[in-house]
Amino acid sequence: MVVNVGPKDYTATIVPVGQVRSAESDIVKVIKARDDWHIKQASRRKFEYSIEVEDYGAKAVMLQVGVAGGADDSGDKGAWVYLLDRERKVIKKQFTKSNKTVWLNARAGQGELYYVVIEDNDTVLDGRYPGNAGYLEIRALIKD
Ligand SMILES: [Ca+2]
Repeated sequence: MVVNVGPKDYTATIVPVGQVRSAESDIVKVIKARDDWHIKQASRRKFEYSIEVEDYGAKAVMLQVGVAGGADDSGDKGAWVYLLDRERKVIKKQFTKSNKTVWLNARAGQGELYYVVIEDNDTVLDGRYPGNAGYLEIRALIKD
């Protein structure tokens, strides 16, 4: 499926919320199949999303945060993606200039709260394609 959003073209795979098995027999739980993120106001240059990782009773859980659409036509041409813990300490960060999905992976505590922050401080907010926008997708890899 290709979705045309302004100057960007996305190829998006639609994954239903639920469980699938990965190649290594870990369980992949889709926490968020796909959601939009957007930065289009001067007063709100950070887009924030909270994640609660369930207690799966598993040996370990890997959180996988995928962000697509970071590429921009102005400023530094991209956006920052942060994964924060409950205390808002940065666990992972990555700058993306890609419209493809970039993945931030981190071991997660079960029953814990995390935040995904997408920040673009220099995207131009007027003109034909104002601001920056894309999709995010969040999974938990459950290791038994
Ligand atoms: Ca930018």
